Amino acid sequence: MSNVCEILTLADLCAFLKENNNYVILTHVAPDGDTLGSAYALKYGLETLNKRAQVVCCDKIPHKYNYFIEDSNVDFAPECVIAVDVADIKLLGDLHSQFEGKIDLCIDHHISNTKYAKRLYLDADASAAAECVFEILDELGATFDRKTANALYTGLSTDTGCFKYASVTEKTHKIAAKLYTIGVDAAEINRIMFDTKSKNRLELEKLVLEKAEYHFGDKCMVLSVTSKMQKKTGCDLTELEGVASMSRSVEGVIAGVSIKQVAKDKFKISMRTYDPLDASAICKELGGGGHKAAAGCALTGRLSTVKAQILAAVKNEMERKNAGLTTN
Ligand SMILES: [Mn+2]
Repeated sequence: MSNVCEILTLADLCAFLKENNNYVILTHVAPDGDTLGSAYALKYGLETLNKRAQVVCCDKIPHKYNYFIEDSNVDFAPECVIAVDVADIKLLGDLHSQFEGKIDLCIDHHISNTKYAKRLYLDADASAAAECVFEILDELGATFDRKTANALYTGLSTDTGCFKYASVTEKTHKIAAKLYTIGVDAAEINRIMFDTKSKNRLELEKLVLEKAEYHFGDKCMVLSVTSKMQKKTGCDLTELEGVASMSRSVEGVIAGVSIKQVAKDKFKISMRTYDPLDASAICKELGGGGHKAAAGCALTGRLSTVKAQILAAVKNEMERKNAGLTTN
């Protein structure tokens, strides 16, 4: 695509949002708390400014997010298309071809954003797209109700592992603090997002850990989720979020990889890294992208081939960063 992407300041963006009226807001494929929380908060906020907006996602929204989802007033013809937390147009999944070249605005926090939209508001220092959406709505003078606060808190907390990751800043906490003044149900959201898992998911984790592999002097952990494991435990793709993060709790691991089988010979890879490694550099080598500590990509082929490709990319990054690579 050779269309030019205009980079917007917060003021430009707010002027644009004031000018237009009927919005369709797109989330990424396999929607997570940030893309959904940001999209719905933006919808609710714009509605308080007498705009109309509807959220569209190519995948089924996991029911655990129901507490902030309300799809009322969606019966209108959209004029303006916004993508939130979508770093690459390919991440629109089945909506990709329908919206190719038609995204009027992208609001994002991924440094790897491919500038596919006509306009881009990018804050790569934001820990979550929800941080950007809060600032935008605040600047626009939108009214925040409890539902909006819950949506934004979900985005902030899920993209930061409940405010634990290196991406969290003073600003992240200040925004969270403002959400408390609006009456956010933080404790309940934390329980749903971080302390609750289905029995199926627990069974799946057991199978995944049994097959865990360690490489490069135990600095790299690989967790594979095969279709067989998904079938055996009854876990569908929406229940596989956060498998890569399981590696974070293992002492000495600086590269955690999850390989999820999505179809025969089709895999979705999530990468979590600690200093000095850069997950986005590893995934870029494999055709994907993301952040320094968390990134992803999609690969095709047999599981063993895919795994070998990933390990080669991890090895390259370890060598680049001189991360004490030992042969294993
Ligand atoms: Mn995000």
